[in-house]
Amino acid sequence: MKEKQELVNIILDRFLPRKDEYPKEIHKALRYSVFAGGKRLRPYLTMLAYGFYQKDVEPISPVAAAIEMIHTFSLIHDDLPDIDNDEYRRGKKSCHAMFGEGVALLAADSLLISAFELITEAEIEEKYKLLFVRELARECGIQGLIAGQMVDIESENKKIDKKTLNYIHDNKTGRLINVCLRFGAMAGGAKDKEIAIIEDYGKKIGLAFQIVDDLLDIEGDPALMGKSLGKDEDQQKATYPSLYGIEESHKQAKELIESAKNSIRKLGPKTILFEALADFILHRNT
Ligand code: GRG
Repeated sequence: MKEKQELVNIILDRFLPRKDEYPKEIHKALRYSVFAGGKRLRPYLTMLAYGFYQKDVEPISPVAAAIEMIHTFSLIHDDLPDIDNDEYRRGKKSCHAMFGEGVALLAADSLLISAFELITEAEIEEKYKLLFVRELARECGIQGLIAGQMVDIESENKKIDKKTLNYIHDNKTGRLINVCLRFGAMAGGAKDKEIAIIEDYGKKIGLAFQIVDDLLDIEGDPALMGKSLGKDEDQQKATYPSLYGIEESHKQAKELIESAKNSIRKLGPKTILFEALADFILHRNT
């Protein structure tokens, strides 16, 4: 995992403007957030799926890094006062708390836009670049991530049903996780049947990831998490624990991870890294 994270860091460092480049403040802000110590889970997933089919993961690394840029963009926006209003992220002041809202907005916007440029620089077949740009726009757009976040905002202080909660989790978190795996598998040369297996695994780990996220907001260690906890309850957010209770949420996350591992084993005997990743998602403490 470390090697792959390092490769993503190198790509991002090379691609993003230097922090002393004019106009300095925006480059400083976006580098601040991109290199704030995220787990790099999403790029890891892309490389994991690609690496299942190809020895050298370098060709897909710009695509993996681009998805991390979009993820970082979404976190900067998520922390803004009018969305989740978080002063801390990854153990540091959040982007707007450090640089002001205007700069944070622009830094996030530039990460979102430049991510698409970075995809076009990957040394993979042209047809995949076009496909990835289109699919990523669709998955993150008004019928994907943004829609999930919108319903999340609308649901604050309201009693919502399980279907709505799953809609939020699937769109806000699950889809980007699944995109990472799908892009890696496709560019790596997976057959349609294999992509379907990987997507089934992705859907399950994606939901488990968000359930664990909900649980960490209640039971996590603030020092490890590097952000303020208990916010979901303060903001009356719709979460798994608020709808199902803590114990049942743990049970469901565990079942999803077991089921994800069973799904991915259909790819054959060499799925140990996928299985380890699924376990990591269940047991993570950050
Ligand atoms: C158009 C992409 C796009 C987004 C706009 C603001 C917004 C709409 C969406 C926010 C989505 C969001 C914050 C989802 C939560 C997902 C989640 C659990 C993030 C935490 O991911 P980790 O734990 O973070 O991988 P690190 O810090 O490790 O990178």
